[in-house]
Amino acid sequence: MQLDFKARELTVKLVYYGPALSGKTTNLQAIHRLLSPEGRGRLMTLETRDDRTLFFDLLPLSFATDSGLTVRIKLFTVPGQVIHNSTRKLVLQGADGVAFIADSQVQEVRANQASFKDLRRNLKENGLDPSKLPLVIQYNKRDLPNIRSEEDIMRMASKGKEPTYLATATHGTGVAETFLGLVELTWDHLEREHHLKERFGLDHTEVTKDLQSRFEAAGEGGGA
Ligand SMILES: Nc1nc2c(ncn2[C@@H]2O[C@H](COP(=O)(O)OP(=O)(O)O)[C@@H](O)[C@H]2O)c(=O)[nH]1
Ligand SMILES: [Mg+2]
Repeated sequence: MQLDFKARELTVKLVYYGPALSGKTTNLQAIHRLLSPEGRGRLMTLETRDDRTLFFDLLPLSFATDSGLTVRIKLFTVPGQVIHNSTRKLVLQGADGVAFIADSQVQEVRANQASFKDLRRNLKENGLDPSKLPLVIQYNKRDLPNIRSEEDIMRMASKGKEPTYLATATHGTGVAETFLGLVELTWDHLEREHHLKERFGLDHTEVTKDLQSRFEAAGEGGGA
C-alpha cells in the first residue's frame, strides 16, 4: 500500500500469479470487459506473438471514497514462463494481495504446484510473509475436458485457509467473484494493519461495495 498524503491518494497493488497460460491475462481482460467504464483505466498488455505475456499486464482502477481519499487499485499479472522469474519477482514487490490462477487440467497439476512454490519463494525474497499475505486461489478453465473434479478441489481448499473459486475466464464466469474475494480479503488485512478507518475515515468495505456495483452496472455481473 502506498499513501500519497499530498495528493490524498492511496494505492493498492494486487497481483495475478500462476503458471504459464493458466488464464491470468484472460482474467484481467474479463474484468476490464465486465466493469462499467467510470474509474476504469486502460488495460495494458504486452504479449508476444504466441500470446504469452512477455512482461506483465496492468489494469489501473480508481475510486473516489467518502473519506476524500482517492483509492487506486493497480492490477498486475506476471509472465508464467520459468525463464521470466526476475520479472515475476519484480512485479510481486510491494504486493498487497495475490490471486493464484491455477489451470484445472489434470496434466497441469505439477505446473500449478511448481508455480505455487515459486510464488512463496519470490514473496519471501521480497520480504513478504506468505502466511500473512492475502491470497485467493482460482481454478480456471472449467470448460475443458479432463479437469480436476470440483470435489477434489474443494477437498484441497478445505485444508487451506485461502478462499477458492472456480472459473472459466474466457466466458467471464467466476472472474468477478475471484476479484471481489481478493479485494475484500486485502482490504480487511489493510484495515487491520493500517487502521484506515481511524486514521483517514476510510471504510474498508466501501471499495468492495463500489466494485460490486460497477460489475452489476455493466450488466453482466460476472455470469455467463
Ligand atoms: N478453454 C479455456 N481457455 C482459456 C480459459 N482461460 C484462458 N484460456 C486460454 O488459455 C490461453 C492462455 O491464456 P492467458 O490468459 O494468455 O494465460 P496467461 O499466460 O496466464 O496470461 C489463451 O489461449 C486463453 O484464451 C478458460 O477458462 N477456458
Ligand atoms: Mg499473460
